[in-house]
Amino acid sequence: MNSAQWFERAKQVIPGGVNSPVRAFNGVGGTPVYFKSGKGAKVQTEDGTELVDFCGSWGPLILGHARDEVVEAVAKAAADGLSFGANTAKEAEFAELICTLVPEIEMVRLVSSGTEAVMTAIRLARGYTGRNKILKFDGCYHGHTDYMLVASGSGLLTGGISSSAGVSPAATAEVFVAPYNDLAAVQEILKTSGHEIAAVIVEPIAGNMGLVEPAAGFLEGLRAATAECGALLIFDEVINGFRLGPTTFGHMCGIKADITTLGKIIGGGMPIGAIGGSTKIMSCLSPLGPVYQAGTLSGNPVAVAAGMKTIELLRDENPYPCMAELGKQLAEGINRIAAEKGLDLHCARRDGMFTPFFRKAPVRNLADAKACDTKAHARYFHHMLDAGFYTPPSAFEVAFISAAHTEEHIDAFLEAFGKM
Ligand code: KE4
Repeated sequence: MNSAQWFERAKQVIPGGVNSPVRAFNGVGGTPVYFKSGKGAKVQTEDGTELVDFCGSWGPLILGHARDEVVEAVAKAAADGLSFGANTAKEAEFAELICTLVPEIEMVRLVSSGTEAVMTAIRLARGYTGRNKILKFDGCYHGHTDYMLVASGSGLLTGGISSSAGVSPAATAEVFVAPYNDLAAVQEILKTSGHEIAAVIVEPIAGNMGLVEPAAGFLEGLRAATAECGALLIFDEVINGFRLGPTTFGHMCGIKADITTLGKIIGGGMPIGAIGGSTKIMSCLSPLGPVYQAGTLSGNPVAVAAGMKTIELLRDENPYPCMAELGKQLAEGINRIAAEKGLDLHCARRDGMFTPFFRKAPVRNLADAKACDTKAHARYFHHMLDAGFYTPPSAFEVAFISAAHTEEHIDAFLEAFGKM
C-alpha cells in the first residue's frame, strides 16, 4: 500500500486519519506522506521514495533519525524494563545533567509531553503566586491545554482557528493575549492587571507562526516588567531548549526565566517534557508543596535513556556551529534565488532553524505571518517534496537542520529550490 491508500484506511479509524492535526496536510493540500523508516537526514516513505527531512519530527531529531548511540541506549533501557512507575537512578542522573547544563534550573520535574510541561508550569506559577491570570502571545503555541488555546499558533493557526471548540470561556477568561514583540502592549496590560497576573509565558524565539525572533529588548523588557509586578516569567523552550546550544536559550541570552519548560530534543524522539526552575519555586510541586502534578510515565526509563544520550552527544560533539553554518548557507541561498527570480519571499533563519516567509516584508508577529501567501508556501512545499525534500507541511512552522545534514543536502535543496 502507498501513502494515499494508508491515509484512506487510517481515516476509517483515526479522526482525520492523523494523531496530530498538522500532519493532515490541510495547510499545504494533497495527501500526507507516510514515513516508513529514517536514518540520519533521510526518511523512506510508504511510496518507495526517499526524502531529505527538514522537519525532524517537529524538533526532537536534532541528531537526525535513528542515531546509533541513541537507538542503542533505548534498546538497552527497554531490555531492562519499559516502565516501573518507581524511582530510577537514571532519572536522577538526567536531572543532574540538565541542572548542570542549565545553571538557572536548580530542580527539574519530568513529564511526558510539552503540553504537560506547560500545563504544569502554569499551575505552578498560579500556586506559587496565588494569582490566576496569565499573559501569552498571539502566534505562540504552548500545547493544547485549554487555557493556552487562545489565539495560538501552530496547528490551530494553520487551521485558521484562533481558539478551539470545547474550551470553556471560563478557562480563557483569565488569559491575556498580546502581540509578540509588542512590549508596550505588555506594559499596558501589566499596568492595570499586573497584580493579578501569575505568569507571562513566551517562546523566547517563536517557532509556531514560522520562525520569529524576539525584537531587541523584548525579552529583557518582559523580564523587567514581570519582576516589577511580581508575575513569573515562563520561557517555553520546548522548541528552543538545546536547539541553539547544549543548554537553554535563556541561559545563552543571559535572561533568567522563573520557570522553563522543555520537551522535544531532551527526549531524543521519545515522549518527554520537563519543567525547571529554582528550588524555591519547584518546591511548591507535590509531594513537597501544594501544587499537584503527577504522571504514570513521568521519568520513563526508555525516554530518559534517549534524552540523556542525546544531550550527552550534543554536549560532547557540539554540532551547533556546523548546523548554524549550514543554516546560513541555506537561508542565503534561498534569499539569493528569490531575488534572482523576483519571488516575493524571504527566509528567516536563526542558526539551524529556518522558515521561508512568502512576503518580502519582515515577519515580527502573527499579523505579519498571516499576511504571507500561504498558497505560494503550499506550492513551495509540494515542489520541494516532489524533488525529494520534506519540509514542515505548514507555513506557520519552523524547519530544522540536524547534525546529520551536510553541505551536499543543502546544495541539493537549493538546486531544487532554484527550479521552482
Ligand atoms: P507537545 O505536547 O506537542 O509535546 O508540545 C507542545 C508544545 C509546547 N510548546 C511549544 C513551543 C511547542 O512548539 C509545542 C509543540 N510544537 C508543535 C509544532 N510546532 C508540535 C507538532 C504537533 O502539534 O503535531
